[in-house]
Amino acid sequence: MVSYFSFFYVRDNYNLYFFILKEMQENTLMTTPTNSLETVTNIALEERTLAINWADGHLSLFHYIWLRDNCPCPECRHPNGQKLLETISIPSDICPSSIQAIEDGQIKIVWADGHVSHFSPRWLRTHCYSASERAKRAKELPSRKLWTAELMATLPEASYSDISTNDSALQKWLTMIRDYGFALLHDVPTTSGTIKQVVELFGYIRETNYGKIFDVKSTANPINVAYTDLAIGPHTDNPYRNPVPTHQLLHCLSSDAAGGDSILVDSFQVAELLRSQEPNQFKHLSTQPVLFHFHDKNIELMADTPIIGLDSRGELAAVRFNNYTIAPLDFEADLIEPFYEAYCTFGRMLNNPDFQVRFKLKPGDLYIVDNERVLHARTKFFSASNRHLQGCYADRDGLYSRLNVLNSSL
Ligand code: NM2
Ligand code: OGA
Ligand code: ZN
Ligand code: ZN
Repeated sequence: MVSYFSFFYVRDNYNLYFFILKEMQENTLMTTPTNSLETVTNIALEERTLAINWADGHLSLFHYIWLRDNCPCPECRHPNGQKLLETISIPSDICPSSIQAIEDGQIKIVWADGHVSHFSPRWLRTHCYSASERAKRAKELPSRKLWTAELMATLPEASYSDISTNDSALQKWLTMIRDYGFALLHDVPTTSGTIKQVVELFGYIRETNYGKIFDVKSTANPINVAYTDLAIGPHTDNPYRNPVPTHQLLHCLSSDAAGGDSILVDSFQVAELLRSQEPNQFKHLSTQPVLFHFHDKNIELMADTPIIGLDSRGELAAVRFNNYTIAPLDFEADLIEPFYEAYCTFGRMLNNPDFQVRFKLKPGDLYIVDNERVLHARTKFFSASNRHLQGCYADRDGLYSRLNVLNSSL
């Protein structure tokens, strides 16, 4: 039952007058008290903010410019959810002329120019940007799980027949990729091109100069060391490209001889250790841009970037490590030796089996890595063997979107 109440505030020259009608009772300002997080007990107009007290004791302050900018009315927001209101049109000193709670539990704000906004308490509470609410939301965010060789005991893996027929199995597999930065997939049909069907479960192939799908096997006159039978140390693919493809998949079509084992390493785990053990070396790798370079007959790709990319909070964001395509260092002479020291410390750690998981792809196996976090490597094999992988690139946007949709629908 919605009980009738109303209250009315008038703002006049920054002096606030509160006219609270008799019907209104304390603690029941907002009707249908579904829970204390959504029940408003008091509203006050401060100089720059609307202050809302909630039944659980929390106080929210919403700046008037923020409230006006987020007006949900059809004039300000298209039914598709996109904002129509031009933020630059809002006067910086905007303030309400009155606030009113109406029957349906919405908070009604009448602005000085006469525009009217209605906000639901629930929406306001879920968007409250107080320090404590933001900290609470940050805690609920998925957290990446850094790993070492111990993960060998419980490799993140799934079966193609499950994830292609069952959304909750797909959701679990995509969650593993997000949290561990990689996952295996078994029982993928070994028909050429099936990797495309795998990508279509969650996103889009990123086509590059290597094609939509590329064949990784030992060939004559290889344009890339990947197309030889040589061992390849831990690396991320395509650091010479900007933007870097953020996922890589490799699918084993055939492999009947010894060798060609796969090795993966969590560069974020290693980088955090480097940060705590050798902060100075970490600094070189996270601040000094280096050039990566790849060329072929008709291709000339280059990009410069620090090996360890940090976000604006100093958190690890992207590692690019590829000793096959790093260009000759070209920076201040005094920095050359300290840089090599840092590069080799990091490189030795990445090659330490204590940090690596290792397995051999069988025909029908596939792995996907987050190509800005988990480095991949392979051991030597014999070109006479029939080892044949198919690979492709994809990007995080598609995968995370698919996961978000699954998370909100399952
Ligand atoms: N291939 C497999 O990034 C690299 O150059 C590694 C990439 C040739 C597409 C190999
Ligand atoms: C690659 C690569 C590893 C392998 O193609 O980028 O690193 O196991 N291949 O062949
Ligand atoms: Zn509006
Ligand atoms: Zn590679």
